[in-house]
Amino acid sequence: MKFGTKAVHAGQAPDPSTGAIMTPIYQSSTFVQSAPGKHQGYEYARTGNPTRTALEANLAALESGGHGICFSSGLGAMDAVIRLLKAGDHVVCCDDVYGGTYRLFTQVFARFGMEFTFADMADPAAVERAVTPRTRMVWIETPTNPLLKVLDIRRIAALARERGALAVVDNTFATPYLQQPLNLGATIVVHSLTKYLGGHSDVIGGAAVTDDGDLAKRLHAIQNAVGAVPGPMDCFLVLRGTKTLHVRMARHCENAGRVARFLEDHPRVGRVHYPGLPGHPQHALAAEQMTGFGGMVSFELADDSLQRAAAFCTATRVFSLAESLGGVESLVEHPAIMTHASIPKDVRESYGLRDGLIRLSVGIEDADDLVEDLGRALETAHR
Ligand code: P1T
Repeated sequence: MKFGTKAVHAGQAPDPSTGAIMTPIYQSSTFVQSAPGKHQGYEYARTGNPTRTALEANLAALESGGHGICFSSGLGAMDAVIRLLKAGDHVVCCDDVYGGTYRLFTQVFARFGMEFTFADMADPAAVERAVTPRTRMVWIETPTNPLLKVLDIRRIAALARERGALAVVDNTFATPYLQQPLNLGATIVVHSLTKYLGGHSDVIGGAAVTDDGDLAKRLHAIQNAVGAVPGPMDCFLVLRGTKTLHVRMARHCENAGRVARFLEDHPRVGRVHYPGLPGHPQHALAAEQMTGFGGMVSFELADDSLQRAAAFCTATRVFSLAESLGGVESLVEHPAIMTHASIPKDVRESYGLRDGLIRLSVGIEDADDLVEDLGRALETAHR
C-alpha cells in the first residue's frame, strides 16, 4: 500500500459495533469484563484504548515499523525512550537539538546518573569520537531544530549499531512522508505529534515507533507503568491530521522553498538555513535521504542584530509570533528567547545558534501572501 492510502486508512477499519467510518472517540476510563480477567482486549484506558490503538497502528504503518506507542506529548515519548536506559549509561546526542530535548537530558536524566555528550553530527567522525564503551544510545534529530542541519541517518545508525547502541531518530521536522528512518537503519523513531502529524495546532502528543518487538514491549510497559498517555480525543485529532499528511507536506515543502529563495535573494537577509537551497552544506545528503526538504526555514538578518530580529518577529501579519511548528498556519519565532532559551547562551553559540536567528514554520497559505508579508516585515524591522 502506498503512503497516501496508508495515511487515510491504516489502523482504521470501520467501527465493528456501528460501521462508523471514523474511529470513534472511546471516551471511557474502563471496560467491563464478563468474568475477572475476561474482556474484549481492553481493561483500563491507561493500558489501552481503542482510539489510541488506531492511532498507534496508523503511525506504525506510516513509519514502516511494526509497533507504535503513543504518549501525551513529544517529550513524554522521549522520556519513555530514555527510560530504556539505566544509571551509568551514556547517550550521544546531536548538538543542535530542540531546547526541550536538551533540558530533559541535562536537567532531568543527568540527575539520575546518565551521561550525555552533544556532538556536531553533521560530521559523522564527531559521533565516532563521542562514543564511549558506555554509550547505549545515539540520538539523532534531523533536520535539526532550529539550524536545519541534515544528519546522515544511514551512516550514524550503522555506527551506533556497530557499537551496540540504539539509534533513535526524532523525525518531527521531516515526518514519515519525507523521511523514514527505520528503513535507513534506525531502531526507534520518535515524534512530537503536536507538529506536522497533528497538523492543525490543536493537540499535544507524542509517539515512538519501532520494528523491534522486544523494545516495543518494553516501551508499552513503560507507557503503562509511567502513565503519560494521550486521551482519546487527542488521538482522534492526530488521526484526523495524519489523513492529510501527504497533501499538506507537499504544500509545506513548496511554500518553504519559495520563502527560502525569496529570503536568500533579499539584501536585508544574511544566512538562510534550508536544506532545499543548493548552497546548504548538506543539500546533496538531504536530496538523497529525504523526498522533499520540509516546511521549516531559519535565517539571520544581514546585520545579525538581536533587536532587529525581535522587531521582525512582531512585524509580520500572516506569520503569527508563537512557539511550535507544523500547523497549516505560518508561524515565526525567536529561538534564543523562546524555544531554545533553556540552552545556556554559551552552549547555543558554541554550535552556531545565534541570538539573531529567526525561525519560520511555513504554512500552507498562498505563497504570494507569505513572501509579501516577510518582505514588508523586513522593511518595518529596519525603520
Ligand atoms: O512539544 P512536544 O509535543 O512535547 O514535543 C517536543 C518536541 C520534540 N522534538 C522536536 C524536534 C520538537 O521540535 C519538539 C517541540 N518543539 C517546539 C515546541 C518548537 O517550537 O520547536
